[in-house]
Amino acid sequence: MDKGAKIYVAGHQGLAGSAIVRRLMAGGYANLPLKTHAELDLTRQAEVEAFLAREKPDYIFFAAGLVGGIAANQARRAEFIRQNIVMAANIVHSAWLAGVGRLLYLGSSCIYPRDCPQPMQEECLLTGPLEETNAPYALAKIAGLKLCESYNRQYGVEYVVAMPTNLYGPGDRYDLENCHVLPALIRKAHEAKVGGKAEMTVWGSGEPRREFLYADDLADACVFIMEHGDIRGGVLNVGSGKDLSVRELAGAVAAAVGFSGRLVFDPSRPDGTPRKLLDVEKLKTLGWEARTSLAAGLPATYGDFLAREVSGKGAS
Ligand code: GFB
Repeated sequence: MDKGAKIYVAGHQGLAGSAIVRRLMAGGYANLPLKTHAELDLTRQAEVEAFLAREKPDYIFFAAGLVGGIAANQARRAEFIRQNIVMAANIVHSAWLAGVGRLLYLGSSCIYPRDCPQPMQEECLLTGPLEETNAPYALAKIAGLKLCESYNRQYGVEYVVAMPTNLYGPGDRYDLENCHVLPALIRKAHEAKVGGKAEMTVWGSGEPRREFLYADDLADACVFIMEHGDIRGGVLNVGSGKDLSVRELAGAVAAAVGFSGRLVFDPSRPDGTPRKLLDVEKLKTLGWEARTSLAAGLPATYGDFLAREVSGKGAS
């Protein structure tokens, strides 16, 4: 990518999108026409089409979406499927109309079948039934991926799909009913510590295994993929290559936060997929690997939580 290239990051206020903007700016890319949700509603076709026709970006990073943890995915099924399908259709189609040749679409590891052999290879896509708790979101993401694939084949564009594993890092959301497990555990451990509590509650059995990728590592991978002109299409997993159980994660978060009480498991809450670990060999062979360990990423994320959610600096 030329340093002067015009690059549109859709969803730049989210966890992934904000990290992509940080990474682009650090890499000397400054021509970024950003729009907040209030300025541009990505679920409105006419608005998206007019915006992209006017700006004609050279590249698009598609990090927009309605996302959330297991409870939000279960409770807001209609919103998750509709908004994510509509955003994908609007952005991909308007990008093509505006002559955008290269776009990177963010998928999600939850779109692989629930009982996929581990670690999950890209070829596993659509080989079995989905996990029920997040099937609407997963289907919307699969539709987005298939849009990219179809536009590539019919129109000769290069719309690449990066498939990130569970993300965490600065700029995450911490509202307990909507957020993902890692930020939820940070809030719970912090509140238990400052409240002098003897225990904190962890949903489910603690047995499911998850892989976590620091958002800035994902951003680095996205820019790497976009800069690689020879990566023309298809799907690329982006993960850390390591997983751990929710029980182990809760222990690691408690240690990073400084909470030394007991972990209590709440079996009335769902476990979701038993295991989600991506096979990251394909991207490794191309020359990219995650750098940030959980041991380094957790304290940095807790620091961001303290700054934004506790001190209130920049809290949203
Ligand atoms: O991150 P999470 O909400 O979603 O939950 P998924 C992961 C696991 O952590 C589940 C357990 O087994 C939860 O039961 N868990 C333990 C908790 N304590 C908590 C807690 O306090 N809050 C939350 N949220 N979980 C999501 C998908 O699946 O992953 C999305 O629903 C998306 O579609 C996202 O793909 C990356 O990892 O199960």
